[in-house]
Amino acid sequence: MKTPATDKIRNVAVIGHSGSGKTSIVEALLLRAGVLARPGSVEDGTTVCDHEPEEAKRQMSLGLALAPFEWKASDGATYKVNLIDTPAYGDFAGDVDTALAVADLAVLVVSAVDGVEVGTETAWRKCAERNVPRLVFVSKEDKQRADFHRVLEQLRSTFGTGFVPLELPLGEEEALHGVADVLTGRGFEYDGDGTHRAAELPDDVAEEERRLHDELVEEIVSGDDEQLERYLSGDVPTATELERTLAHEVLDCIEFPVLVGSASSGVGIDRLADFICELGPSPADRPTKVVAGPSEAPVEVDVAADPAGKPLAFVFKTVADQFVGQVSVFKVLSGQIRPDDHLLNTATGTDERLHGLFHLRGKEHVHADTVVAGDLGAVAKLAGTPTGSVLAPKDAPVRAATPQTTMTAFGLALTPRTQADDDKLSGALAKLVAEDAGLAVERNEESGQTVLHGAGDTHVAVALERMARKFGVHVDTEDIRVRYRETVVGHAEAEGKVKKQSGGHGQFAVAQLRISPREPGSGSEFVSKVVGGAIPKQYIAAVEKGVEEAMAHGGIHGFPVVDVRVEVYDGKTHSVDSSDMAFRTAGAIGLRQAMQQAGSAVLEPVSMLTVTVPEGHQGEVLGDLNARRGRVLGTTADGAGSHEIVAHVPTSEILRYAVDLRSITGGRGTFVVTHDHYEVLPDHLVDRAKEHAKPVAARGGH
Ligand SMILES: Nc1nc2c(ncn2[C@@H]2O[C@H](COP(=O)(O)OP(=O)(O)OP(=O)(O)O)[C@@H](O)[C@H]2O)c(=O)[nH]1
Ligand SMILES: [Mg+2]
Repeated sequence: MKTPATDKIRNVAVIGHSGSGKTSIVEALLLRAGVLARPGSVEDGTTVCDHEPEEAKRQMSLGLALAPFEWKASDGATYKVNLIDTPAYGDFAGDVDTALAVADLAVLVVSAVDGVEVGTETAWRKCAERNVPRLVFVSKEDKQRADFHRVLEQLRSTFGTGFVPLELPLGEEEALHGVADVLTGRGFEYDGDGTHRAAELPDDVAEEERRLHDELVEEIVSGDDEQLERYLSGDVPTATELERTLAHEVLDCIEFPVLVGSASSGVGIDRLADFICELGPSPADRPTKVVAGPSEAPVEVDVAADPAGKPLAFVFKTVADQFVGQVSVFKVLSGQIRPDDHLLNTATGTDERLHGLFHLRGKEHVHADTVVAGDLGAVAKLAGTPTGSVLAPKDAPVRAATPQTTMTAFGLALTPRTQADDDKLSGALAKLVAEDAGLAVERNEESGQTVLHGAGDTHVAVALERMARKFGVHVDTEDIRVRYRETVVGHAEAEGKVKKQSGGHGQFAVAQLRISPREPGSGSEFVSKVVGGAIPKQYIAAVEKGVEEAMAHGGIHGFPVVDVRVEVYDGKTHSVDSSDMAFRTAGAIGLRQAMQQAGSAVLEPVSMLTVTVPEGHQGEVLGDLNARRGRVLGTTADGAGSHEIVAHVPTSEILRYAVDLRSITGGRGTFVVTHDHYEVLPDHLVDRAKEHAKPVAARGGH
């Protein structure tokens, strides 16, 4: 691929609801651009973007994919379009954020059959939050029950003003055969190969076109004072002038052009490419915010995509390639990146040499000589550059402005199937996490579990399938063990006694202990009240050690003991047979006996859960939280149609909340959860807790 000029680059995120047709549109554009000789299909798993076996198996996109192509637009210029196909399934939303962080335009795909759906709303909101310019493509116009006008109305009633239809379909459903251009009044008929020729507009379309044309012109000029003045004095701007004004309004996120077509029949696909090039912003129109200066006094600065500027690259994605290893995908924020450049990773301090450069197209590597400001490139085998880093010259060390946040709402514990799997597990997990910033690994020392966290059950399942395929590591999964605790409920005294004096060197130690409960959450304490050397000083420490070990090992129910005050107040020693070992054992025995007498209660972890749901879903969410023994602390409306519910809920009740909330709210709810405190577990649930948590003592060992 030739190195493009920055102002001729278009970075376009293709976003929308699940199955709205995004991947098929990307495929159709690649076909029309001549990159592909034959189109693949989502059903056969043969598209450029859904190239991973896990995607083919599910017939859906599970990660972002790049699809660059060159396009000679109707204005005569040649552009380089970098399409970024995104997954829509909620678990993979992180990749939509990633795509929008580097895109200068979003094409929001809305199915002409299904209209505005949950995923359309989510995608729109993400663009609005980031101020990403938008085009809407109404897809599947060839399908039964397609209705362009209904979708247009839905867009307006859901998102408000600014939707300007630039096209009208000629025919609808099976009869779809072309589009009318609202700006010029011309008609275009499509052939089977996706090329078009001029066509007469039927009377009804012509009439609607004229009406829409006038509305469109007024809408466009009203955003430009000079054109508005001319227009009001009777001077109608030319189509080219109007397009130029519209391009500014698209950049400012005031207008959102609406196009129509079909990936299957190719209708409108070439014109989509034209509009992307002619109305979409170039990287030069949208500077990137980075952070300069020392970390104590960071300064935000705008970097313009200037090819003559200092070379700066933002690594936004890492993929594990089976042949070349780790591939870092980057956007050049300014300057030019050349093979063998040395740059500094400003986050890790690693000096990186960029060997061969290439562009990714699906899984294919397309050689690149230079990657210029605004363009997307890739490089293999960087030494220490995680996703989200900026590579910069040593004399201009800037950092990324927004560190990526990880939302891990769901976790599963992993058990390697074989010793070989066990040996390779941590290495493989590290690679998975490097590839996907939305995953996190946690090693729980207490339960001995290795937990993989992700955004939802599908996210974790897909990650494990990838781990098996790419790294040959196979695991079984189980729920995360809840970390129950135990504490005493009353006061008690007990004697810990070790006496073994038959033959040879004996063992002797006696420790008298007193235990009592402490404030929940305040921790345990050990106090010595021994007087007169009944237990010599050096052995007091041994008693304490024994008590601590016994508490960690588990109380009556087998859970670690917390919030207990233990006092050693008397004891006995033998001048020959006493030892550290004997007093440790005495301490442990004493604690266990005292607990038996005092009685113990199981404590369960309680989480602080904050759920955000759209209006109308609060009732179901509250009812469900109630059934989970939750205690609602408050609900607030944000005034923009969302409700926030804050509740304390036992952690054991929300291990699969990511999955459950999705089904309760149809994917519209989100939540954040953090550990909050421990509470006494009701007696009737103790057996279930023991069964589920397999407490330390029950697992033997130690
Ligand atoms: N008739 C018709 N079917 C289409 C068209 N575009 C896509 N489809 C079908 O719709 C289904 C979903 O298409 P995809 O391209 O996978 O949609 P997507 O938005 O990428 O889906 P996710 O990545 O899973 O969100 C597939 O079965 C496609 O063959 C179209 O223009 N016309
Ligand atoms: Mg897709």
